[in-house]
Amino acid sequence: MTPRPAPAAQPAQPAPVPARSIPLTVLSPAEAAAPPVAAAPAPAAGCASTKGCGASTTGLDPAIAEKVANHPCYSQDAHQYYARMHVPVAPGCNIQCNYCNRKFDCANESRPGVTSRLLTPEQALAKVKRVASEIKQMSVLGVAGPGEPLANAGRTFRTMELVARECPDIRLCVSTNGLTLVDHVDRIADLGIDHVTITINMIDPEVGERIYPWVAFRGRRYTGRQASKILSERQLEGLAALTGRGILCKVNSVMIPGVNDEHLVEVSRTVRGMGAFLHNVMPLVSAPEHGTYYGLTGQRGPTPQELKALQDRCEGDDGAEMNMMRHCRQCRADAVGLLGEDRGDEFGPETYLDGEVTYDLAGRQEAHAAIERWRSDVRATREELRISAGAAKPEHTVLVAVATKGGGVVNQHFGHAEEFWIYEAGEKWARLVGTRSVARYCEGVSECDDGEDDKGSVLDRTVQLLSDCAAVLCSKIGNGPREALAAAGVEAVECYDIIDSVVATEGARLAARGVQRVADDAHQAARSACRPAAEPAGFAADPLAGGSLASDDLFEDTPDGRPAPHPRPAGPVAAKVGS
Ligand code: CLF
Ligand code: SF4
Repeated sequence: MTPRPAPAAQPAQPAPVPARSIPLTVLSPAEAAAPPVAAAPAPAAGCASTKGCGASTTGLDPAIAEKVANHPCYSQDAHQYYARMHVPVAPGCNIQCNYCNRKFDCANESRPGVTSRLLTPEQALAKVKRVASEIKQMSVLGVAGPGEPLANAGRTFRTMELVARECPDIRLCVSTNGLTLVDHVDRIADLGIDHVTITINMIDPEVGERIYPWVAFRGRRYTGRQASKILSERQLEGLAALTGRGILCKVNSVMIPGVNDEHLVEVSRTVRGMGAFLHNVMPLVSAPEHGTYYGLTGQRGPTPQELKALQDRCEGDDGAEMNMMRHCRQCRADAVGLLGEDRGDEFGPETYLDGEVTYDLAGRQEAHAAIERWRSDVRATREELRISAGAAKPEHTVLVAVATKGGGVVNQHFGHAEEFWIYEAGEKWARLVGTRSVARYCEGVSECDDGEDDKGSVLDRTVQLLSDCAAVLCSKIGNGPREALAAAGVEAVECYDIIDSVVATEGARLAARGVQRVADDAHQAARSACRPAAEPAGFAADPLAGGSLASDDLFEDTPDGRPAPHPRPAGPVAAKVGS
């Protein structure tokens, strides 16, 4: 058990972010700390990004902008406000992936480890109506397992048909391995399913044969390279057919280090050329207890840093220049709620199978309208501050972790967070580049410091996971976690503000400070290298050389003139300045 850091004296509180940047609709921390209220078809949303995460509708064809505006997976901005639900109606599969154990959900869309209760289409409809009436910001219904939706086409399409008829404001979404996709394009279009995800892990069968042991196609089972060749050809054919019909397509890829990681930029380039809207590179989830081939043979998944580097390559000028999704949570096939939360337990069969459920369309429309008013305020603030997430990335950036319950606001205690949103940030620039799950550190209402020894190991793991970040932004943090983060070179900043605004402000401050320290270190090193063995008399009087004015003292003040709240070691800060 790693001991927790000794409690320290309460440090000075960080300067608050100016309250003027909080829109009037953000009335109090308590209100925004509540789950975001609900939803409606949205106008153009998002920041000024020109690509990435589906985060912006700026510059998009209006028809596409309308489709992504309230889809939590296709729009990073929308995922802060809108929820999705999956109904597990599809049990069987027609291929085998080496990262899948059929006892669990389809790993193409879900992390393995939990089974789903299978529903009939009629049961699924009842559940959708119940959930949609309770969680009004639920805007999308997806079928994503527990097997392959199109290997269970009758059940999948019957479900979609029922929901389209009775819940007209819900968007329909399907996730498929693509093997039989091309056979179902007309049905998908007729049903108004306007979002389809295809999992494409390779376009080279040589890579594919290390991922797929077999494929069942037209009554025959294929193995080896031939299996992957058939799968790949069918996937690309399906993608082309869908995009030709104007159906929005996202491609998911599982990043498997040493197997397809080097290949995925080419996949990204190919699917972009065929009209895919978004590429979601997800990390392999692999552990022996999952009983998968990869789990049992020790195939590791990527680190968060490796994942981000690959996503950056796919997005970059020298890569595929593809829109990348960075906020995927690898949901279960029966997931309910905002991405990153699972409210499935609240909707057991007793809540939707006993008696008729009335669909509250008017209540949903009202709630969606409220969300859009809120989003409009947030957008106005972002525009007023000229914060971008687009191509004009500043030269120097840092990673900043955020604790949030959604609603576009930093509004969660450090100790209550079960995930952190990771932003890359710099001068007037902020972009979500990933999310990282952690164990909740504090079960109490407000105190993050009190607790048993096992909190220490939870905290250690969280600190380790965030150690490449320059700061953590949260609504509150105790002394213990603050000191542990500081020891790892991560500054804790308490604030309550619109995420993009505070991330950009703090990111600019920390990047500038890191750059200054790098320059200072280089200056010191150069002087040391040039310094003669015997210093000339009077050298120590030079304030830059003698240590009487240390670099921390010189550069502690931030660009906006307020003091940085906590001194920190120069090394890690400097190392965290990106480019
Ligand atoms: Fe579900 Fe998938 Fe539709 Fe979203 S999930 S079927 S596109 S509604 Fe989203 Fe979940 Fe990631 Fe999937 S976060 S696993 S990308
Ligand atoms: Fe498993 Fe999904 Fe692959 Fe089928 S497509 S083997 S259900 S991960």
